[in-house]
Parts: sequence; C-alpha cells; structure tokens
Amino acid sequence: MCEDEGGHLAVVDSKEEGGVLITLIKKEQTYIGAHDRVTEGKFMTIFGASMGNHIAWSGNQPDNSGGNEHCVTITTSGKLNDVPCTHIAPFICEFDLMWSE
Ligand SMILES: [Ca+2]
Ligand SMILES: [Ca+2]
Repeated sequence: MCEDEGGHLAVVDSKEEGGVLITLIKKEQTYIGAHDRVTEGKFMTIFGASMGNHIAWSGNQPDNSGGNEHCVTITTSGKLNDVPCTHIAPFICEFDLMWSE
C-alpha cells in the first residue's frame, strides 16, 4: 500500500501523533501500522517495535475475535480495536521526511 509511494502505514510514536490521527479519523475506523501476527496478543508496530500505549484500547479489545484479528484500527471513537487484516478499511500513510545536506 503505502510503500509504493515511499511511505508506510501510520505508526503512533507518541500521544501527540495519536491525537492528530484521532482528529483525522471521524467517519470510519482506519488502519494503523501495528499487528500481532508474530506473537498472539503482543502488538508491535510494522517496524517491530513495541506498540506502546499511546492510544487506549476500546472496551474489551483486543479480543482476537474469531481467532484471526491481527491488524489494528482506530475506531471512530478514537480507541484501538484489533480486526482481521482482510477487513476493508481506509488507512493513513505516514512519510518520514529525509533531509540531505
Ligand atoms: Ca490477534
Ligand atoms: Ca477486536
């Protein structure tokens, strides 16, 4: 997806970034760059780092519903939910700006 354009799925590195994402997400739940495909229940970013807890999980999420929810969305209420990676949802790309001297 995002890689085609040199970016990557949004990774929430801080509460500030989480806040920005939440304001962007008003209509539909949206994928962020995190998953627990390596170890069930242990969510990490697409870079392999621990996801941290910059955004709270919704209600009793993550529930790994159906045993195959390994991707993460932010719901319209601004909380995290684990969903099947085949779930159709919009996603947000993030671009790291690179400065060359
Ligand atoms: Ca899972
Ligand atoms: Ca779930």
